Amino acid sequence: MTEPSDRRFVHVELPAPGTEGPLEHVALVTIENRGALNALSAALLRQLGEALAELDADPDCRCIVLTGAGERAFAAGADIAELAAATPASLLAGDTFDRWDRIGRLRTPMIAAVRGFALGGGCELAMQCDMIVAADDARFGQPEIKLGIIPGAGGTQRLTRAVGKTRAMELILTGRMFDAREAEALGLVNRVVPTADVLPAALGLAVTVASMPPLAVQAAKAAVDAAQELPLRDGLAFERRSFYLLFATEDQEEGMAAFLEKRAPSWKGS
Ligand code: CO8
Repeated sequence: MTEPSDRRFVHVELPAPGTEGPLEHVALVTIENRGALNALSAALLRQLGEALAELDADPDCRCIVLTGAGERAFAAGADIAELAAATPASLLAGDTFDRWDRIGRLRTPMIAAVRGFALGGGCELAMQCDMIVAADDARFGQPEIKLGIIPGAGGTQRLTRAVGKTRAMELILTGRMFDAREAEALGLVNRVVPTADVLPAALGLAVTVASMPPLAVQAAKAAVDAAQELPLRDGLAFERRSFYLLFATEDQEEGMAAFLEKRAPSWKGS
């Protein structure tokens, strides 16, 4: 079914530039696909990619919180009605996966606030984020096997890196859902909070990250991400170069001066 071109699947709330207040420098991005548990249609993913790219380019945005509208789901996966019509050629010709990969390359840290279902592409979207705050009703899973496919947006790789081979193997080969407590025990999520607190908890974490010197935050995120991909020797070299480079920033001078002068630092982002 073709969607009306003006239908909005992604809502962005970003404090106006210069705003001082509790959510300074934090953007809240909400995905919404009513009636389909926020399923990730191509149109939704296109809008999400565009919104996140715009925020990533905005120096006023220093941390992003990503959540799903409503109480039932973060996202229940790719839109199966759409996916059912896919062919190898349409998947090859489409740009959905390129857009998806770009989400994984954002410089701005992103925190998932997960309520309800985070399944298939929804679980993979949460894993694209740098941290995950889960409500106690959150339910994760990679159920693609039950549809005759496998995870295609990073699930076999990111879940394995997050929880280890044997556990990922069980979850992906059986497609079973697992709840927030199990996700916490597996090390997939940072913390589990009562459902009503999930957004405030994620926003609170984001505010703390956004209050740190932005260039150091970006460098730290890139270095931790490098640990997922590089051999130790290369990862250590990557870290070392970024460490040296930060000594070229005004915020390094400011951070150390503020410590020695026993005052709060004032970050410039330069
Ligand atoms: N796609 C489309 N519609 C969906 C989806 C979905 N993934 N999930 C739920 N819906 C719809 C249902 O069809 C239903 O619509 P309607 O009311 O019109 O019948 C509505 O949402 C409510 O769902 P249910 O009635 O099924 O609600 P239940 O509480 O009974 O069940 C479940 C909830 C268990 C979440 C169930 O809906 C379910 O199993 N959903 C599918 C989960 C799934 O298999 N996800 C994986 C999809 S494949 C995938 O994600 C591959 C990713 C590839 C990469 C894409 C990014 C690049």
